[in-house]
Amino acid sequence: MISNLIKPLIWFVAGIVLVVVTIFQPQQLAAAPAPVYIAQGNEVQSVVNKGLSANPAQLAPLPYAYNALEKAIDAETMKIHHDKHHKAYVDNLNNALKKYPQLQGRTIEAMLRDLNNIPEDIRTTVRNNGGGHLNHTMFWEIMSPTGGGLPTGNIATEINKTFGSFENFQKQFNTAGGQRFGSGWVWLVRNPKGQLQITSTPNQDSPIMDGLYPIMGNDVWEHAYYLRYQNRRAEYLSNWWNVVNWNEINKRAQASRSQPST
Ligand code: MN3
Repeated sequence: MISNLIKPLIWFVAGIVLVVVTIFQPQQLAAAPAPVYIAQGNEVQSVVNKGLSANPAQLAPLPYAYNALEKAIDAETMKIHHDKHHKAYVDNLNNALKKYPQLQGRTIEAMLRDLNNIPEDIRTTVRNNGGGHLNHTMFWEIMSPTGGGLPTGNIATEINKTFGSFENFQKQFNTAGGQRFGSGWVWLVRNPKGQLQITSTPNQDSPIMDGLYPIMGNDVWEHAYYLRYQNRRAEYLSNWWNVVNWNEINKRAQASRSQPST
């Protein structure tokens, strides 16, 4: 008698469960919370006291003529590098962000420091092109037709203290740039302990992705030197010091001292 009642009861309960699952599962999926993108902590700043805008990202004109850096880089390379390569990074980034207007209010730095919270379908694009935009914006600023010579100001003192001498620093920087296999950058960064160090990144990765503040960096992609130097990257690295803008690098070094110690 009891077992006769249990069988239909089981079917009845199973039916209810099936109906509930069928009705509620799609709603639960639809109601999954939308990802929220919030900048974490203080932002590392690319330009003194100001992050680089992505609202939209903009290609600033070169702060000098294409042929102004002939001591190290020819005019044709400068023109293609700025007007084509850098422009492509800016355009690609803006195109990717069109789909996610909530991200456009964030700085490039904030996005690069928090890549895991960038939607997966544009994460690599943001990494490569946001990084490319940030790196090149710095690159044009830390070179000058009146640059070169020995470092000045506080960075000179810090370089001597950290590396023993400017010559040692140059040697280590050039070696790291020469050893970067394929495309990438060589950097002088400040680490979270406040110390200077030389690093290298592949592709367009920025040191800020590793919590390091980029004080100065040289682009060792072939597009940066191939027309004049062909395979002679070491010669490019060596000549590049003739256009290094120590005034701007001192400003960046100063800004890096107040970075969050995270
Ligand atoms: Mn480049």
